[in-house]
Amino acid sequence: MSTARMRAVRMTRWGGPPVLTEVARPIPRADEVLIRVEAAGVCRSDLHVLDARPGALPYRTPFTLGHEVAGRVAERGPGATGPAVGERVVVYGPWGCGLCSRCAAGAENYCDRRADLDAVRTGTGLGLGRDGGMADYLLVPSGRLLVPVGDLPAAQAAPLSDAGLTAYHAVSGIRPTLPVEGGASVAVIGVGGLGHLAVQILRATTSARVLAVDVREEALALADACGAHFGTLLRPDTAEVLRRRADGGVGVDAVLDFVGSRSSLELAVGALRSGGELAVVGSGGGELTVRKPGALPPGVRISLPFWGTRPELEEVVALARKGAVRVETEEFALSSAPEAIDRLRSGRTRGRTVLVPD
Ligand code: FEH
Ligand code: ZN
Ligand code: ZN
Repeated sequence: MSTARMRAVRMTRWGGPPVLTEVARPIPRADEVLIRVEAAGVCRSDLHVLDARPGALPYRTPFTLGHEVAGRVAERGPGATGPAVGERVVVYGPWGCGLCSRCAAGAENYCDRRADLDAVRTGTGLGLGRDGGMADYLLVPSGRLLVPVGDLPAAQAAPLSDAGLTAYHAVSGIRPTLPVEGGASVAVIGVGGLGHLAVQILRATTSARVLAVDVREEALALADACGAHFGTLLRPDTAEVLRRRADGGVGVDAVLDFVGSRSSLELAVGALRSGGELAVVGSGGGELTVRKPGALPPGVRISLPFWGTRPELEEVVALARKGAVRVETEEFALSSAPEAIDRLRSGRTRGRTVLVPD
């Protein structure tokens, strides 16, 4: 066991506050890789974990939070593969079994053995039942989970592993829907930590007109800066406004809903054209009734994308490295992590909240 110590922001008990404490710095064995953390993003899912009732999540406390991490390879176990010591990397977060056909394809976000992993409480991934990266160091089970980032600043790289990857996966899912002859329109509902990246990814990888909706003027300003063609505050007639903004006024081809509330889902359904696609990314807990006959436009496809694949993480990192994607961030020192988490909770943050070691 290592005698060296390190700081970590930990989930010590269900329903308790995040605690900044000291733990033993891990030593990598076998295939494991030790990362010197240079940036760790804070996600709304961290709030869901902190607020979860005992037994609601298949995780065992205590564990270190933080599932959006970038850093430098500090040490490798004797059997480790992948990036060498000293290389700067971002960590692919959904840690699957590594053996099923989904994991073999790099889609550990859809690991077929997730239930088995949950049963033995090994968690969804780093910071989600396994020790995460809101710490000075992070132990990663395998080099397969690391993507090199070159000279991309850590505070830009870390959010790509969760906010960026989730937005990229959602866009990848609806991209086949978009008419190849062009003229497509995509609505982005919620231009926050994920939505502002989706606007940039849509502009970088499709020819679609991007229509942004939010309840805050500053979010629409961010959408505009990210390349949205149109932005509107949420109003009672917003669905009709979006329909008219689409070519021919027939409705939008796809909606990316980063809110997932009852009102955002109703807005999405009201704006979609027949045969359109709705990706529900936000965990707002809203419900839609899927029934025939029913209120949904004919031919509509609905998806519930979760995080993303490792190849997609490589693709979104490549977009960022060529300047096509830039993360709006607000940085906090690791030592002020509890304050940063409170600010996210109260909605007093702009873009993605990122902790950096102080
Ligand atoms: C992680 C774990 C569980 C639910 C949702 C999430 C997302 O933050 C991952 O992008
Ligand atoms: Zn997350
Ligand atoms: Zn698997």
